[in-house]
Amino acid sequence: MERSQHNALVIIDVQNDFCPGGALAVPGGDDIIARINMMQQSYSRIILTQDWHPADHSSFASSHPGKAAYDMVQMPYGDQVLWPDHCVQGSDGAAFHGALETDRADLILRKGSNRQIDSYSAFFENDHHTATGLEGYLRDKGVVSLLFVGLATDFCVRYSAVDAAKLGFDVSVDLSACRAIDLNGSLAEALDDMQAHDIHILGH
Ligand code: VGL
Ligand code: ZN
Repeated sequence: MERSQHNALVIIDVQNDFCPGGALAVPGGDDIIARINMMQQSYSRIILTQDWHPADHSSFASSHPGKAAYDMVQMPYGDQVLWPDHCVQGSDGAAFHGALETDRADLILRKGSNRQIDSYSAFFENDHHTATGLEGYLRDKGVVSLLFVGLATDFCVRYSAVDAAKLGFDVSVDLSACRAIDLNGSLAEALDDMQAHDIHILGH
């Protein structure tokens, strides 16, 4: 069933900086890689995303004098958590984790390159308006059903899955192949938000 061209596996941000030892390490971030590699064997359409920021990105605390990592600020597009510098374009931290199988991916989508706007979702930047092009790609390929896995459950996985559901795709998230940052209740909020958008939550 998964092998159908109508289904795609979307693997979010399995990059060195989100794994133990990285700049924005997600607890257990590398524990999910073997499972994700196994899941890839049952999909014929696989998309990898990569958080890909310029060195002076506005989501970095270092770009806001007087602010610290994990502080919240107001951006023209709404609330923004300030992060440690991470996934800088071309850096080792931005590379996919070495254990992740990447050879079978059809598309590698990079996001967060616009200095002014963060992009948690693989579909829209955080202004919820500027498209990444992923929707068009999936529609052109006839994909209707998406399974999301990867990092982090409560940020990039959450916003990608919710945007996909809003766009009318049939969406599942497999929590056994995701790990969360869990900042001030963000994991519970993410699970509520995904459920409210009729996303199938698997693997918990
Ligand atoms: C992410 C925070 C900042 C993610 C990316 O991949 O979930 N989180 N940039
Ligand atoms: Zn980022």
